[in-house]
Amino acid sequence: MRRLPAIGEGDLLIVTDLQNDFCAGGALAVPGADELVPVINRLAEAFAHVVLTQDWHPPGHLSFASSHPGRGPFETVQLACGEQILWPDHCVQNSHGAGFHADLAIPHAELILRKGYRAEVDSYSALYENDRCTPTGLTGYLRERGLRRLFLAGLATDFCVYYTALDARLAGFETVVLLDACRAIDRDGSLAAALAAMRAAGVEILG
Ligand code: VGL
Ligand code: ZN
Repeated sequence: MRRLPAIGEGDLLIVTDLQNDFCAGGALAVPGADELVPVINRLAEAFAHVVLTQDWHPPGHLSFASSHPGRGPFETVQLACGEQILWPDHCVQNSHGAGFHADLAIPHAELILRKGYRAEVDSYSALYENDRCTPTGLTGYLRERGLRRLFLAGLATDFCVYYTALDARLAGFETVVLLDACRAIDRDGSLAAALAAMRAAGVEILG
């Protein structure tokens, strides 16, 4: 990381969704995901506090295109809680694809936060589900632990990292996205839009 500031006790690294289904050969492979693993392993050594998130969907999750007859992956549908991009089946609970990349090595990670486990609601953000009103509990965890500045790495820059960053700002956390330690899905300009929205929300983007 080119310009990582001094890291202290109030700082947390959130490693987002470094799971087999988002890596090479996975159901929703993000370009360049595998090369992140050594980068993030090394990065994590600088942090006393690390949280891992794990996308963790039940079979038949509403975000899966296969749950919408006649629809295909990457189409958009209107759900009760807003627009939903339909994804290939991915990160199904207890499947190999839902497991962390075999080379991810962060033994001091303090918490593994699973998300997206409600069949009817997707959850990109680590703080709130996509209905925007169901908390995951992470905000309370961070406040109780005195963690005030969040550094974000992982997958995908323009979905889960992006939503986590915006929610973190809304909750009042200083938020830094470590861009070299993230990779994007980048469909229909989603990466550029996410970067612009994060900057507008006061998220610091470090290359
Ligand atoms: C993600 C799409 C669906 C992500 C998770 O980790 O960014 N993207 N589920
Ligand atoms: Zn998902």
